[in-house]
Amino acid sequence: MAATLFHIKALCLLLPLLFVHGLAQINFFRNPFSSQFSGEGLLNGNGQDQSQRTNLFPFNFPFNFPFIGRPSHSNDHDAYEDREPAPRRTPADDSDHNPQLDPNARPDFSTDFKGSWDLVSKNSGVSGMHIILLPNNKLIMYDASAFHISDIKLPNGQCVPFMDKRSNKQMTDCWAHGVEFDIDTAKIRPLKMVYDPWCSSGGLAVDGSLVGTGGWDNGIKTVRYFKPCDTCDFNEYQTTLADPRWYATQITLADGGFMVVGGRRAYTYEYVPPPGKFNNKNAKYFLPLLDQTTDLDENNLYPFVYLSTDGNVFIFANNRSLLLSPKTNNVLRELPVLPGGARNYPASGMSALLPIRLDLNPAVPPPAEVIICGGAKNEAYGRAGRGTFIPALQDCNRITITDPKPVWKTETMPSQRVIGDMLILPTGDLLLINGAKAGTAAWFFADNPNLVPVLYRPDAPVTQRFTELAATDIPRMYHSSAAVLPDGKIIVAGSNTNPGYNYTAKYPTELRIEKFSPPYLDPALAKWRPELVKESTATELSYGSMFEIVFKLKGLRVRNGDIKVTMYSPPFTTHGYSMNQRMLILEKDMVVRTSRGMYRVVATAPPSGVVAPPGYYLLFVVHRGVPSEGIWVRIK
Ligand SMILES: [Cu+2]
Repeated sequence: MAATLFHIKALCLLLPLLFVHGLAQINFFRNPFSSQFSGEGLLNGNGQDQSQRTNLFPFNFPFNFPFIGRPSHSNDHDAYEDREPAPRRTPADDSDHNPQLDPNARPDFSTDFKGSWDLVSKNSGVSGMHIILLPNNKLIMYDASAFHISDIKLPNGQCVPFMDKRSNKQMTDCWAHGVEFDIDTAKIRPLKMVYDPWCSSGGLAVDGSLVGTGGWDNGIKTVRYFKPCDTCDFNEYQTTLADPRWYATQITLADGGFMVVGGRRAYTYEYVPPPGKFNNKNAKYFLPLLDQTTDLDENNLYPFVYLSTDGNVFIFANNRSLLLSPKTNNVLRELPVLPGGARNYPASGMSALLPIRLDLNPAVPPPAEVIICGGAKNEAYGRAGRGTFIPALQDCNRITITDPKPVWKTETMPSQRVIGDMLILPTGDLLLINGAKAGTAAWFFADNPNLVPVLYRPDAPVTQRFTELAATDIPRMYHSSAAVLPDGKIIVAGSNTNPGYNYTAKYPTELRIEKFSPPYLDPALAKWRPELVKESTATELSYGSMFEIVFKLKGLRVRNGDIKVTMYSPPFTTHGYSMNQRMLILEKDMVVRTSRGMYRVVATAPPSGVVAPPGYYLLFVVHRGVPSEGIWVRIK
């Protein structure tokens, strides 16, 4: 028996998830763990003449007080009637409706606007496989050095030497595999990465730097740092981690430090040491969950990990989850199994920690609720390998992880989705975007792109939570990404389901960058959009302290219940999962009108690093569903 289990495990370990099933005839990889990748067979295997392709793959790789202040008069030049728009949200008459809604809040402004798309760059140089927004409003994106190709060269004739394992020859790679993307001008600056970040993990450090972990090949134990500055480049420490971390998850802890969880063949987690220090081989903790949830096709990589509001860490892999104490490194308890299929790579579903409500009941700790949507049947990867793309999962599931007896509550999305992205909007609503309706993650393993983003309102009555939005015409398949920008738009990047860069494939390597404007950016709602006054708003916050926010909002009587203050930590997004994504809805005092069109509100900063790890956040004021532009604040 043990021997058989060993063999089953050994087999699953050897399945690289890249192209095992039925793709043997496309003999373009040998053993992924010995780095013997070759692109040659792929191109030939597709029956195309490599020499005639413009595609580039040259080497081998592998929330009612009336407002205070002057009442609004009809002779105010800028006053217009405080019209009551048709309620978009119905009263809380639904048994499953979240009871935490502010009873004094008026409904969000109604809009029929389904959003709009803008192409903001035709060429990002590097396909946005991994992206993160830094506090200097630059987006860092990178894919893989394994490809030895991109569409932008390193500056100043720099090249990185590498050993081509197939030819056993020393070669040079002069392509950049990372770029800094200016979200306002779309200008790109090439970045140099020596150690391969392919399918890696990351997060934003307390000082606003990017800290990336793991990757592949020579980058599999690497920790890389990038400071937000116009001339900075990566600072890499190649062999920092105790275990190889390919397809691992990195999360921020209450002290601002990082934990890295899982990865291929790594049934452990570890804590990221300070820059320049190294974890010895024992500086890791075995996590049986990761071992036990490894399907034949894995389905448990890039586990969904969240720092809960009680200080424990929630780890979800495949269809099971647990709570772990990062203080004692003990597993506290396991949560109920989530039925219906697999949720993690390559059955990549979407997940988020729902907004943490600090605005209603200053209960300590506030409840924490996780949502997991979509994914694939356990067998979907294998079936995709045999050329059958079976429909992705269509359910959404919520669980309150701080509940001593938590249960999953299931809903149905308007469409199936796998390899999609789930972002928390400045309003606290969620956006489901990118991905496919069939298949799984991994090269060539998905079809039927899901071009229609979906808005999910977690606090709305069950029957009114999902809204389908305006479709894009660019498929965003495997290795695509999305991020919330300070102006409330969503930047959408990447999609590369090809080994290397291939511009003629059915789903080509995508270098185009789009911005999606969610419904709250309806031009008809612009007059109701608050504007934060940065100079009069506190940006350095201390835990639990009150701070002042000043905003402009012309010509409208604002009631206390109309305003919500939110704080968002920008995630590191890759493979359909936004690590460290966290939204806080702050407790606030009365909204005071200080002069015509000017308001002041005093909010209370989150109570602790457990609720809100230290570092940078985007602060928004939300007026009945219409968010201001965000400003960067820092809490410690
Ligand atoms: Cu990948």
